[in-house]
Amino acid sequence: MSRLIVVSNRVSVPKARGAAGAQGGLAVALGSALRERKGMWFGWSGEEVDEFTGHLNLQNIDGVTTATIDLEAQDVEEYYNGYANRSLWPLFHYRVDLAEYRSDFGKGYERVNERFAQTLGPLLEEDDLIWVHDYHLLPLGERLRAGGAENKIGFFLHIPWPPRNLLVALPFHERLVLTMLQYDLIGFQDEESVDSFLAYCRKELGADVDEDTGRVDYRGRSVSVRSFPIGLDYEEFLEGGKSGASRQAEQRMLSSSRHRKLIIGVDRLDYSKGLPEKFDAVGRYFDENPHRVKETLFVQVAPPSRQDVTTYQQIRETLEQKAGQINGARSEVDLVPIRYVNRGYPRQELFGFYRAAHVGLVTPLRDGMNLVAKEYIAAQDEEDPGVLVLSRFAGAAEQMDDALLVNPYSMEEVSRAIGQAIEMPLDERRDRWEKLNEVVATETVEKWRQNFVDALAGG
Ligand code: ADQ
Repeated sequence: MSRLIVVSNRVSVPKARGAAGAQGGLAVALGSALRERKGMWFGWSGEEVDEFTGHLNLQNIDGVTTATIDLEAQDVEEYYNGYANRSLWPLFHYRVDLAEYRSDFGKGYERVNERFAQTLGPLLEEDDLIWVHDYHLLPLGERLRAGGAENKIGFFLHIPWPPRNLLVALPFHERLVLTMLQYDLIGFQDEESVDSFLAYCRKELGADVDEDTGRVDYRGRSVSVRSFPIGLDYEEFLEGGKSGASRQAEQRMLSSSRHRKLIIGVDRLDYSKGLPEKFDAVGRYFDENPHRVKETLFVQVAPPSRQDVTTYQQIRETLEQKAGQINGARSEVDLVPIRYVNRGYPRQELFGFYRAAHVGLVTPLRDGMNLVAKEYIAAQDEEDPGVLVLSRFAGAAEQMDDALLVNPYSMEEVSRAIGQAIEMPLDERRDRWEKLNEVVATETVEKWRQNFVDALAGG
């Protein structure tokens, strides 16, 4: 069996299943694939050095080799904070207004991709399968090919691929997409992204595109383009839900909400997650249902992220203001309708919070998939499940149309859906939950990585 080489911006050292420590499903799934195939995980260490040396930090943890490199401060500023998070992230989440294009960002991005390729290239063996992840490394496959790699190379994008009309706002968009045609397999989260990518290739590049099979032929190269919706490590997540930490978190939430109907939101603090719009919709629900204020509690958990980028600092202030305004107008000495918590929690505790909540409110303005929606469903009590209100603009909506799907830009619609969720009869809640849980339990992260690796190996 050929080795699997996973490449991503950051490397999350995978522990064996069940080992202590907060591990995302992705790290666990990739970890088990790497263990099986005696593979290696390559990426940036997260450390900054004065001068790039290409020195490899090699570790072997539970049969998985991780190889990381340190980057220069300028690399981090231009490649990571710059091109990845200030140019590509906003544009790919349809925020053309927030995207910044600077030539130093673009140069830094190309330089770091080249540095990745130059350090990784010599480690490759002839029949290694290479799996590159996410928007930080779009051109890596092409850089590896330029260094002589003839391996099968696949790429998976965790965020949405934007429509052609938006992508063309990116300077040198053509050059970027052309580098991607050096992959053998390109995976997206949903069909919408696949369609957008194929339309771009056909209309902007004049490539030969077969919409039915997702094959793109261009100047002698042939690339397969498909959707591979990511899922949860379902068993592991449920197992965590049986822990003391999880039970205590649920009890804490239930007793502190004192029989009020709990609405929960859990999102990284990011403008793509639609948090100000969500707060406005909750405020509107309270305005339209004043008698419900005393019976309802909205808890939003949102840990800060990417604080080196200004737009991320601004959103934090906006939310503090909004939460203050909504609470200021409606609080009593013993009652505060919104609790806004600016920190993350271990997954086991999140499980308890989800389970205590009558409504899961997941309303990103755009999202590649959104695993919180799936975690909320997985955590419910099958006898008395809560209701998921989900943005139609999350990749998850393609698979989860038994949720109450909403347009997150419409306060009216979200407010109405909150009301419908809170009042939904038990039969309907069970019926919807069963269908949703079926999807979440079967379309797991294990299946996702297996499908991708099989397609790469066999294609
Ligand atoms: P993210 O944008 O980070 O990921 P998401 O999928 O919602 O978005 O969350 C990933 C994980 O972070 C979840 O397991 C969640 O529990 C955790 N998380 C979120 N908020 C948290 C909090 N307050 N405390 C602790 N943990 C929290 C990107 C894409 C997504 C895509 C994933 C995976 O943007 O669209 O689903 O990658 O491909």
